[in-house]
Amino acid sequence: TGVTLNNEGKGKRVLVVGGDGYCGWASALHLSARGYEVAIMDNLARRNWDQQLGYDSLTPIASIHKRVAKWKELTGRDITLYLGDICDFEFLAEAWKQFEPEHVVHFGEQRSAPYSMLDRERAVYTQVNNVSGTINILYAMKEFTPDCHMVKLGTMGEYGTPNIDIEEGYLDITHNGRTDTLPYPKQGNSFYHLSKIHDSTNMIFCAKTWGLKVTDLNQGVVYGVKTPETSLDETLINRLDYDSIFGTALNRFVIQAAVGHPITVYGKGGQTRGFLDIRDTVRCIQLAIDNPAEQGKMRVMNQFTELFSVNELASLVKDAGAKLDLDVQVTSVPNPRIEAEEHYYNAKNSKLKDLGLEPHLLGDAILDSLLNVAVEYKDRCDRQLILPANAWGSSGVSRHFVGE
Ligand code: NAD
Ligand code: USQ
Repeated sequence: TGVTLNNEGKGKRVLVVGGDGYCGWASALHLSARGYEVAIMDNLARRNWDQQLGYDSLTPIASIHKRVAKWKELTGRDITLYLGDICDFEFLAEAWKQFEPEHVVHFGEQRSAPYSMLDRERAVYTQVNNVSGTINILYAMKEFTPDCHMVKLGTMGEYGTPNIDIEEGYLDITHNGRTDTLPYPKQGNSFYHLSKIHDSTNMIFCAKTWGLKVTDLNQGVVYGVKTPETSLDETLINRLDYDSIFGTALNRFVIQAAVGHPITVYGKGGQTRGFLDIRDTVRCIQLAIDNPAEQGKMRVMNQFTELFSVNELASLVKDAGAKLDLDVQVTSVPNPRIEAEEHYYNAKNSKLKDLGLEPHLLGDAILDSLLNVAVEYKDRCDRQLILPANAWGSSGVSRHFVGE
């Protein structure tokens, strides 16, 4: 089948919240292939937001029901579905008591910074959805499965771009002659990134107050689309976003190259971020599950493998495109965001490597493979959706309608 099925994770029940999404779907299959007992919980909100805005994945994604049925047909492995909203505690509690997760991997949030900055309504929605969903999960853990380990997806964007090195979650500070280890200062740059900071604060509190086991994975920007499991059949294909709201930097650049749209560097392009291959995302999730956090103190790990500026990514994609005879242009677009375009950036990422992560680094092989997927589906791309649809400064109280 091209996928090795084994039983490394046999007997471990893992609830993947947000398992119909980009990182969640790939992670659910990765774990199922390795014998973990997997359930997916998702309210399909993401597919709805796309429909409302007139967006779609570049790759043709099948319904969650078809995905799970195909996986069962090809591998014999079951994935249980709980379709509902984690903000609805009655739904969450009932599913929780039925499945009794030993680990919950929480991907189920509104994850786009531009979406959260479209208008007041989406800003409030993003924070209510993300913050209350996470609190509900923390309550479900406390009430029903106090030994359950939470693996929560945070973001490197919680730290912002400080002029000092970024540590993994905590910082040793000496102030007026006294020393303490304190949560690293957080400076989010959108209502979305701020929602993750609020989550982290709530999780620190609940870990301490109720003795819960909690891991916060501050993930960088993810790129790529294929994992061995999602490549097994077109019905299992993962989503790949290119629009200006849900598409992320490197994935967008590759698709732009494939469709002949100039690469959209925002402003000066010195914005530097942590990045990782989706094949490493799924591996990091497994490592966090297999090495759970201790009770009572939230563990934080920075989940990225390499740092790149936006300009560096654009030039890597330009070079990779040239090898496939694509004439790739790079253009500077007025930055829709309010962010530093040139800054110091040095973030630590040793904890996941210490647990055994062997990174897939960004090189010709992955760029080629991603470019080939983008070329294969390029006719599905609506070029109108590439340029920024909104700007931080113009987010207002009136609703942002499509086509404005
Ligand atoms: P995604 O939008 O593809 O998937 C999120 C899933 O969660 C969707 O299927 C959505 O329907 C579901 N969901 C949202 N709210 C829900 C709710 N209230 N109840 C049930 N389900 C709900 O996002 P993604 O790119 O897979 O990101 C997953 C997580 O990883 C997010 O928390 C995101 O912040 C984090 N992350 C993503 C990236 C990235 O580059 N994609 C980088 C760093 C961190
Ligand atoms: N950028 C461009 N051109 C583009 C798109 C983005 O220059 O066409 C720039 C942005 O201005 C920004 C950087 O690239 O400086 C990253 O933007 P992005 O859209 O790739 O990533 P971001 O908005 O930060 O959000 C994404 C995910 C989010 C996750 C985050 C990880 O959507 O869920 O939390 O990456 S991190 O960036 O580490 O916070």
